This record gives sequence, structure tokens and C-alpha cells, in this order.
Amino acid sequence: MYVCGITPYDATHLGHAATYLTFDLIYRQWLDAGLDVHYVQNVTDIDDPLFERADRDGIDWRELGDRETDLFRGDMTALRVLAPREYVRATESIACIIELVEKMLASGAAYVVDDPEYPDVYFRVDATEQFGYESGYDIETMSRLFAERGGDPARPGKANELDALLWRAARPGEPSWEASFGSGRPGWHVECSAIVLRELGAGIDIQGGGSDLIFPHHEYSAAHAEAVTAQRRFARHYVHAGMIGWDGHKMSKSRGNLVKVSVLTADGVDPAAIRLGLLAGHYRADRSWSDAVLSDAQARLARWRHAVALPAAPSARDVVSRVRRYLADDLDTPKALAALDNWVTDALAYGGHDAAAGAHVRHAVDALLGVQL
Ligand code: 5CA
Ligand code: ZN
Repeated sequence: MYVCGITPYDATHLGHAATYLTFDLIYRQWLDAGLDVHYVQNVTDIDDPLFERADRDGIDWRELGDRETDLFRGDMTALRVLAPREYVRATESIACIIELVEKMLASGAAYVVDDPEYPDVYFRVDATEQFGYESGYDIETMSRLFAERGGDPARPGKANELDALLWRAARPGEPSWEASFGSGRPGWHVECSAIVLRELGAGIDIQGGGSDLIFPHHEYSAAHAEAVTAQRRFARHYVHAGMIGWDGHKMSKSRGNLVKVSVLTADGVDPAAIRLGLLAGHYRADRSWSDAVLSDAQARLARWRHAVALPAAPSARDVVSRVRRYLADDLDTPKALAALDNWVTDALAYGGHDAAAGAHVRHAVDALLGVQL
């Protein structure tokens, strides 16, 4: 499983947390099923926002990337999101990105624009015949999202306005690396293709991220890899988490409407309540964070903790098997949480005769939902 990781220039917000929590649940289910899971996440530590923030704050962009990556990992640990087997930085992946771009140039899937000053390298959008299967979007939607999400349709010299940047020729004042096709730095989508091919090989089970990555990012990452591997599907499943909003808009670093994990935890909010608040909605649904979501989650957590600490309760067998079943059904966390609520209500209202039930529920909720009771 490969999940698109952070661009480390600001703190982890609840949108990131919700996305990584989604894949944490998949990871936990696979571990519960006894599978040996190879889970990789990248760190996009070469990108414009990082350079701009480093400039603004008068620090080295590498230092900023390292610092924010460490803070992110700390936030994930606090939320009990299991770490992937590898976190791979773009800065550690230059050689394999260059190799991939060389292959695309050699096969004709990529070309250098006719611009002696900045000979950028582009990917031909028609290099693979299956392009477009991942998002399923029509050409108008693709054009709109390409322009909105970092594409450069008007770049002179491109063969097709949807051709995507693979390698940006060195500009004054920007970091760059030597390559056979000229010094420069990698484009975004090719970073993920190259890391996947090196770490996991062709044909992964899940390519994941938030739904803002459906197009262009995942479409092009897949197409880049498919262009060099002759394989028609980069990933067997593309899984996308819905967007978390706050204050009427998608939570985003660029807009600045953030609820940061580290601010909540510094205020004494229990990370288990943050998890429960995010799990109360279905992972694919766009949804808003609010004070009410948090207070509901805190009340739920308190009731669950009370119930599992009772000396005896109703048997846990049925509720635990329901939780497993609902999670196996496209991560239906609202139903899983409702099943647990029912068990808790019965335990608190009527008690029970099973002295081991509380511990059984506590272990299952810990292993499957990552919530510590
Ligand atoms: N480094 C790239 C991926 S290769 C990137 O998109 N970085 S990011 O820092 O902008 O986002 C990290 C992850 O959080 C991505 O999977 C993204 O889809 C997800 N994400 C960003 N904002 C939100 C949000 N408001 N709600 C849910 N997920 C979000
Ligand atoms: Zn990515």
C-alpha cells in the first residue's frame, strides 16, 4: 500500500489526520487478518510552498522539511496512527526519479520543450491509451482541475495542454540536481511513481490519499509508471478519503483555516477523542469538523471507558464480530461505532454476567479502531 504523504511546511491539521486515519484502519484490518503488509508513504520535501515558507522564515528549506516531518510523525504517534514501514523523502529519491524520466524520454513518453533557457521535461498525456481510467473524468473536468491544481496548461512549447511536468529545468535561486537531460528538480506526480516502483514494484494493491489527489495527481502518477512498465494498472485500487472542512471551507494550509492536531493536544484534548470524532463520519464523505463533533466524541469516549471498566458486562463476541464486519464493508465506521454504542448502552443500563467482556471490547477497539479506552 502506498499513501501520498505530506508536503512538510506547516503543522498537521485534522484533514491530514483524517486521511491517514483512513489508511490506518485499512492497515489495522490487514494486520488483523494476519497479512504481511508493506506500507509506504512519501514526504514531498521538494516543492514551491516549502521554498516559499523557508524564505519567509529565513531558514534552510531542508531544515524546514526535516522539522515539519518530525512534528508530523509526532502528531501521528499521538493519534496512534501506526507508522508505515517506510517514510521516503523526495530528496532521497532523486536518482530513481531521474532514471524513470530517462526511460520515458527514451521511449518517447516524455519530451523536452523547445526552450533553450528552461528546457523543462514533459510527459505526453497520450503516452498510454488507458489514461483517464483512474478518475473517470471527462476532458473538461480534467482541464479545469489540471489548471486549478498546479498544472500549467499555457506553458509555451507543450504538445498538449494536459502534458504534465516531469522535470523543471534549474531556475536561478531554486535548488537543483544534475541529470543527463539537464539540471533541475522533479515534478510532483513523478515523485510518487518513482518511489512506488522502487519500494514496492509494479502493481500495488492500494494507491491512497485524499480526494483532492484523484486528478491530476493520481492519474498522472499511474500513467507515468504504466508508460514504462507496460502494465495497464498501476494500482488495483485507488482509495480516496473525503475532505475535512472547517469554517465553511476545505481545511488547507494555503487557506489557513486549520485545526492543528498539536494545538488540540496541547489544549489537553485526548487524541482518542480526536480519532472518534473523525471516525464518526464515513471516510469517503466530505465533512466538517466542529466543536460539536469534538464534544460528542468526548462524551462517547467517556461512556465507552465507563462501560469497559464495569466488573461485568454483556458478552463482547457479537459486538466485536459486528465491528469487524462493518469495517470490512468499505470501512463503515459509523455503523461500527453505533454497534459499540449499543453494547455500551446495554452494559451501562443492564450490566451483564461476563467478567472478561470489558477487556475484550477494550482490546478490539484498540486493535481495530486505534482508540485507547
Ligand atoms: N505531498 C502531497 C501528496 S504526494 C500532498 O498532497 N501533501 S499535502 O500535505 O497537501 O496533503 C497530505 C495528505 O492529506 C494528502 O493525501 C491530501 O489528500 C490530504 N489532505 C489535505 N487536505 C485535506 C483535507 N482538508 N481533508 C482530508 N485530507 C486532506
Ligand atoms: Zn503523491
